[in-house]
Amino acid sequence: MDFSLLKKICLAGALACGVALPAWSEDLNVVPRPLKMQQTEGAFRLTADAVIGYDAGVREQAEYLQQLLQGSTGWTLELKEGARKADIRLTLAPDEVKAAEGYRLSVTPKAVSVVGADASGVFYGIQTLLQLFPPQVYNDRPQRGVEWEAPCVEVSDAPCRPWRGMMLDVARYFFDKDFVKKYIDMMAMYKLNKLQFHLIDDSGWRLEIKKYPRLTEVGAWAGPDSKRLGGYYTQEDIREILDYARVRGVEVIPEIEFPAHILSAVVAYPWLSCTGEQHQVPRQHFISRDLLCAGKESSYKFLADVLEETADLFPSKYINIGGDEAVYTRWEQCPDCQAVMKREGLTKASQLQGYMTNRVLEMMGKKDRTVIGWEEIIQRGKLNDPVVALIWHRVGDTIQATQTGHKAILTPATHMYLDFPESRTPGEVKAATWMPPISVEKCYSMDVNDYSAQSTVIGVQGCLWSDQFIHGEVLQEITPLNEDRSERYAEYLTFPRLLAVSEVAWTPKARRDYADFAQRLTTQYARLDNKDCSYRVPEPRITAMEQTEGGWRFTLEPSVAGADIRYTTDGSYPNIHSPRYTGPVAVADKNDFHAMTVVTSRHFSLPTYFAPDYSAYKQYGEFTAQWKPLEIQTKPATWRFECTGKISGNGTYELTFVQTRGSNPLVLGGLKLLKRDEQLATVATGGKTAPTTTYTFTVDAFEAGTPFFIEVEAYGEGGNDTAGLVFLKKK
Ligand code: TNX
Repeated sequence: MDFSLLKKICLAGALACGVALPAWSEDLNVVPRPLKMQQTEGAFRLTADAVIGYDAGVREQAEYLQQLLQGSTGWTLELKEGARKADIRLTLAPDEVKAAEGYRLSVTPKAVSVVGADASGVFYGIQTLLQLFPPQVYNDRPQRGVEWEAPCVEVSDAPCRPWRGMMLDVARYFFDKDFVKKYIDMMAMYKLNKLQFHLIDDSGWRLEIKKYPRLTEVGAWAGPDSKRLGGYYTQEDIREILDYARVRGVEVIPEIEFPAHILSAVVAYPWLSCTGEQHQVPRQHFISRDLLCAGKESSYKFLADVLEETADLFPSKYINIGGDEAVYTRWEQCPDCQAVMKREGLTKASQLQGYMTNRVLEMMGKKDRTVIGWEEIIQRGKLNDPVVALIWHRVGDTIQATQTGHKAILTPATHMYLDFPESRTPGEVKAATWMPPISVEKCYSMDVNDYSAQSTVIGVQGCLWSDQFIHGEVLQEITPLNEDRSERYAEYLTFPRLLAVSEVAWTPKARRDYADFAQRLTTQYARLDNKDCSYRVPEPRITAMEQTEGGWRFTLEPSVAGADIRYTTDGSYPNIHSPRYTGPVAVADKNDFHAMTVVTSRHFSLPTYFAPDYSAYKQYGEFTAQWKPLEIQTKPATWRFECTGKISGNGTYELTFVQTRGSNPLVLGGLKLLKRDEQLATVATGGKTAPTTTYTFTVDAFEAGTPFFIEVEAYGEGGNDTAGLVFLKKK
């Protein structure tokens, strides 16, 4: 269906009847949804002789627009500085548009005017304009047969929050500078303005530091020489990334992690740790216990040097110092650290982190930079200067930031961690599992609240960690994408959820509505396609599921505008050649119905899926594993299953085996809980499923991102005819 045609017909009808024009924002499909948007009559048509007039202060943005339009239209539009009369006019007018990063966009049949409060405002006006053109406008190759028309509108818009961020983890997996630029470009398209550049972690140091060449000569690489993996950015690469980001209104904030997550530096310079031991750069998810030693002056000299070079390179007024997930055993055992604790009157090793942060605050204060870090930085003793804390556990902790004079950014793992998959549907990519999946809707439902009377929450941030696809080693092929490059993996995880992050950050709550967003989202995929940006294709939307005499009747809607829906009714999974959906489908058993979205023959969704219903077993906790007759032996054997995600923190857990079928009970013996290979808990004696048996154990060394497994001795007593389910509950 040609929506623009439909709109024109409706518009003509409305005019003919003398009815007031409706506010068209829903149909114009702009993401993030602007503050005020009104469609007016007619359309602006771009032609090869159009002139872009601009104010001197937004020359870079004018050039950006010229280049982008050149890609898709093939025309090189003339740029004229100062030209008042131009087909597209870019004006800087802080007196007219008051809100920072705000803009006014006026599209009439004759001309386009973008008036911005600042260069970012003008850039965002351009972005809204681009979303009004056909999606091919984003293509970087000339598109034939497209009429470059944009409907006439009046838009008045500004962001609701100053911090609209994404974090990209380039430390666990090295994304090259072209990918980073693409990521920035995609962020900017959706009006996100802060990139937290996670440059340092246990598994890689990615930033060239001239004073410490081994950081990148050694710390940027994992594995043996011939097959080593990794990489880093030279300072020249960084400048190129920064130039690219500046035009697009994206501030790049370097993150230099300490005291934990810094093993890559310790490998390069073992004297940085408490023990001086030589380690290796790890090749899989790993949180090292080796911290930057807090007791030796050489550590502070190292930080001062590294942060000085970093601050000289990055113009951002923020420096991120990481600070998450330190385990303090090394500091507890280190005589140098103990001496500093004594000197400073500290009672717990963890307070050394506060001491270290204060020393860095002093260094950064001299450079006029504000320090940001993960929430832990405000939880390890009193800080001498205000900082900004990234709240990744409990959003309510912003109150603590407020009470202690700091500011906060909300990036809770429950809603904003894009390294979690979107669903539990079979075939979904392997991604982080230590929390439940995050659907687009869940991400969109993120409540940006200050949780206190005084506003200290400056915004929201999505995080793309890469520890689950580190160096491509555990990367599974994404069948619908037919490829396994980590870059595509990152895009699959980022899109479309980044659009939800964008709207949460930009649009005030009162104007946010998921149904409306989902509708606008259907038309955004074509834009991503033209950008050559991959994404997780959403399953078709089931709009009705009615019980009939003979079974069920399904009514579907496409969730990607223009894509096909293919379906099956015999329980098998559909493929791109299955029948095409054209109207409601009847099926006997609802579980026999599956449908999928097909964008192209190489890009399609997972099939719709109805998860088994375990609500009858709710009292036992979360479904974790199951057994079936064929898998059971009649002599004791070790049964191993994963329970990542169900172990969600330190505490006491109950694991229950429930027999659901058969007469030979399952006899269970000793049980072990493993964190990857490390044994965390054991229970010596077991029981028998008659019909249930429960184990209790305690976890005291939880680590986010690391897989957990259960190993238990089991056999069927007198036979193997049973089946059952295993549930895990945190007490
Ligand atoms: C926790 S969130 C981490 C990261 C992992 C992530 C995986 C945070 C500050 N630390 O080191 O990559 O979980 O989801």
